[in-house]
Amino acid sequence: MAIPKAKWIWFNGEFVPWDEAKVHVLSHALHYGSSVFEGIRAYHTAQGTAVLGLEAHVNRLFNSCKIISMPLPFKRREISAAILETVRKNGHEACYVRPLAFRGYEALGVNPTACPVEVIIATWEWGAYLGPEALEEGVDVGVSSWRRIAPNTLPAMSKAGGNYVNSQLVIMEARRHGYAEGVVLDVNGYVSEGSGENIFVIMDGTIYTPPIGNSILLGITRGYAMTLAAEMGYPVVEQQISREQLYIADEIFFSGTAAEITPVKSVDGQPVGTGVRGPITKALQDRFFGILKGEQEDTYGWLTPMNN
Ligand code: PPE
Repeated sequence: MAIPKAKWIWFNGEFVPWDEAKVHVLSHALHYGSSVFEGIRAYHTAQGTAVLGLEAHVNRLFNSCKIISMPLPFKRREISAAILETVRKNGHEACYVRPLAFRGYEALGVNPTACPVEVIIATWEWGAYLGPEALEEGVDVGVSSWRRIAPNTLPAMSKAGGNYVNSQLVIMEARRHGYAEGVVLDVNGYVSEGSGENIFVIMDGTIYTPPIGNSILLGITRGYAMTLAAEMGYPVVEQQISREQLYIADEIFFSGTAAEITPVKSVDGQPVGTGVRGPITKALQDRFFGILKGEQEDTYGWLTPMNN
């Protein structure tokens, strides 16, 4: 699906019209994957438009850059302000926000240090990531034949463009096999995550999710799901998960900014539990979306309203 165009893209501190936000073909990032990005959502709440997890996402952007030694030419508060300004200027009620930092055009050759670091912020309206029915009905997934990037090869904790070649292989294989998404195992064969989501596995009322050591991206939605689960009294355990646990789990769900909280209804053709969205997943979704619609109290201060 083509991205629905918005009016403006923030480009190195200035707003340029969507169709004019261009780079040179010899930009370093195009050749070597030297970029870092974020994905943020703004929601239409009862109190107006509000950005979810602004500070957490901006902090992760800076951490991702630090990990790959890509110094950003802006301060955190400048990026945060620019995100709010881009959402406002494009007049969205709700949208997805894509900040991207990349090594631009100057020198070529693997060493990026001579290339300028450029930053853009784009916004567009993006519906349910894994399809319109996915949030209620759940999705069919398959375990990927690709492994997640191994420790000390590429830095999984950095949301770096180059890492997403691995994710692309995973999602393309999954779609070829008729699945909505792939589940990737880490280099040791333990469950890591989806191509663009973290994963949770529920067994006997306990909620398990892989720890950082299993090569995951430290998802911000993952943190929200853990907080809400604890609030609702479910034990939450960060622990290595074996492949076969996926086949005998009562419930499985994905978390991510784009995917939000999406139930998984089958793995490798085996139904998860009874093959429909489970009760704990639904309870977490209800609380999560209740906050994001402004219908329930934003107890943890996750939302930044635009109208103040
Ligand atoms: N793991 C990966 C590999 C990942 O890309 C994401 C986000 C997550 C976990 C969940 O992280 P968080 O959004 O902080 O809860 N994936 C982003 C990109 C999706 C895309 O197709 O592009 C997203 O959800 O915005």
